[in-house]
Amino acid sequence: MAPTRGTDSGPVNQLRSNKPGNAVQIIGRSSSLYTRVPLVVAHELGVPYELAPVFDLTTADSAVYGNNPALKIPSLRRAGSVLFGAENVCRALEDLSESRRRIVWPEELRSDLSRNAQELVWHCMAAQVQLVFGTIIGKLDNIYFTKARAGFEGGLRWLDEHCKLALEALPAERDISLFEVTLLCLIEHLEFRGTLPVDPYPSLVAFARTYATRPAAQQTAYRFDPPPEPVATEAR
Ligand SMILES: N[C@@H](CCC(=O)N[C@@H](CS)C(=O)NCC(=O)O)C(=O)O
Repeated sequence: MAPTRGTDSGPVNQLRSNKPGNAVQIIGRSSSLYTRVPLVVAHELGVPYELAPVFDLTTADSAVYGNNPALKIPSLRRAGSVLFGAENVCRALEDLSESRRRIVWPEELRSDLSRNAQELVWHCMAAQVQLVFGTIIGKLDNIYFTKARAGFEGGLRWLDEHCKLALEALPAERDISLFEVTLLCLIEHLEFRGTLPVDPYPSLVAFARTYATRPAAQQTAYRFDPPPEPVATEAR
């Protein structure tokens, strides 16, 4: 379903009723790896939300990040409160949801292999942000990023070798799992930003290609939010 313009700050997803005031606000970006995780979950659960885009990630003004003192996205604003971080936002969306869809959370992963897999997805997500912010935005290249890239590639190699088993180990009675959603968002972000080639990781690519066919994935495909229109000034 095509997003419509929000009241003041961005697109509104209209999965359920879209009465004014009904949608929560997700502060983030359509191009952001961590933001996409709760966006996918919101679509899967049918929770209406309004995206409040953060256009400039270089600013150090916490107000721009919904008053997150860590200067990070995403956050969730609802009922006068702000909640920081992708996983927190996903859990709050489940609380808000009227759907009975079953989400598998990380605490349900029982084996070392499953727990390692989730840990390495989180690690690779953080490494991706480090590389995008440091090397693409900051135009830096030094031992800090060389080591980050090596650990990132090591994590991806491990995930490529073990993702089949990690996916098989997920409880069969589920609609989604945070593991699958975070893995999809990670692999597609590599391709979107071009930080590392994905060809060396055929199992991860195969998973992402399949998971990307879900409507919730297609409705949240990465893109850069169009900057706000400049306010027209009257000629004197
Ligand atoms: N711990 C946070 C990490 C979020 C994060 O790193 N977000 C990235 C965008 S995908 C960000 O805010 N980058 C800006 C920066 O690192 O300064 C979470 O789980 O949501």
